[in-house]
Amino acid sequence: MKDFPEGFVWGAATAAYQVEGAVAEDGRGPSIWDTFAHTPRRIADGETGDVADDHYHRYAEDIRLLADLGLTAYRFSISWSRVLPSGAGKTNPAGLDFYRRVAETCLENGVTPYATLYHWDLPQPLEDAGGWLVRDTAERFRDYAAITQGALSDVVKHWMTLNEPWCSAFLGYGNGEHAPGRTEGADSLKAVHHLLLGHGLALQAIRSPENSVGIALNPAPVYAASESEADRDAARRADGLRNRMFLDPLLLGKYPGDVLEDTGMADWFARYDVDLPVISAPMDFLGVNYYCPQTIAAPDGPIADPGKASTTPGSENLVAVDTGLDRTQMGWPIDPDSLKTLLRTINELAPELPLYVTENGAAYPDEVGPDGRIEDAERQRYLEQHIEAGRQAAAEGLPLKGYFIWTLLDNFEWSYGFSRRFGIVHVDYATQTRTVKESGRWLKEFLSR
Ligand code: IFM
Repeated sequence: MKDFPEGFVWGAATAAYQVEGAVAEDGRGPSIWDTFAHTPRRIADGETGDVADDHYHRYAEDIRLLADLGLTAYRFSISWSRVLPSGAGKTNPAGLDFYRRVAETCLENGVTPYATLYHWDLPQPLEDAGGWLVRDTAERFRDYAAITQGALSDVVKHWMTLNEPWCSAFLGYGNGEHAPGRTEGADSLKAVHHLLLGHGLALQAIRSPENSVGIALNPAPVYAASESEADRDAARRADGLRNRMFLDPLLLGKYPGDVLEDTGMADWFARYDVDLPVISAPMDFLGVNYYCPQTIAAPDGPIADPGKASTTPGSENLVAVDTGLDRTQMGWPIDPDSLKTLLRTINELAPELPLYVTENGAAYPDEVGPDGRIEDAERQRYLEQHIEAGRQAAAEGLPLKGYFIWTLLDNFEWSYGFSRRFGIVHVDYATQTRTVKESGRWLKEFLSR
């Protein structure tokens, strides 16, 4: 790995509800994803994460597999409902024990654990009390973060507070594609604020000289479909909601005024300016989950349609344009250069802040060949191209410190159920057999160079 900076971190990521299964075991309480997945017509083919990859029982085998691929970091998420089955109040020692075993198994295998405290699975009782639309949830998140980090501080030194709060806010409370499946229009911006406040409060509670704490966002470069004023304004709106609504408060200590105006939320946010110093307190790194950019055009008619469920409140009718790039099975255009663009943009906002690619990967409709091999040349190409973009970013001086593949194992891809496979390891869900795909074999060879 001599082309990458000394100490560059190579890892793979997973998330609790996507891999663990064992949803009713050892005192775990229900989360919003249990409720949502068991609601008819929410998930493709009616699938749920009840069993998923059975990682709860097979974590040791999975961590050994990760280590055998030459990876030396495992980014997993902790289920709040295992630690605090009701979201607050009584701690469940068995839940904490599970994550201790995961972290210890990592360490025994030469793998550094990176724990994410929240990957979208809010305890259901907290959603019943208002979810991320209410401030109390941010305070409960701080308590959970403090308990969890306190219990695992000897084995986990790298922490992420939230994963992709954009998804929690705008898929969870905007268009309703994700749990809890609510469509609250501009009120979904309240969820943004409470998520970011939860991040800031947790950061305050757990950051110390002995550990490093950051957040994983999913920003995306947004390009205007043309130079026309209308398209540039459409791109500004999309960029505001996707990127600036998160990066500005975290890195600059302010919300983007144009977004608050477009959404009619300026008065509500003005009341909470007092939270901005907490939200923007220094962190140790920023995680960037990168998959693809967006190219945006203005609609022919009005841009706003308050009645429409959407991830872009106040700008519901933005048009995503196909620029002719190849796409993955998710329909996401493949553009590795945009990863560099994104890292440069973030670096300009926070020049000293270490950056990690905390997720990057691709879904393709893999098939097991007659010889048992999974030939996934497109995924391999996707990974090669994006790793090369990361190498170039580091070579030009950007403080990129590591790269985590999404994902180790095929798993429960949220509203798509098991119909999308992102893993470098194939999972046969009927038998739970793991088979390293050709992309995984390539990665092992690449990491050994
Ligand atoms: O599977 C998800 C993951 O949970 C969060 N980031 C994007 C991945 C692919 O959709």
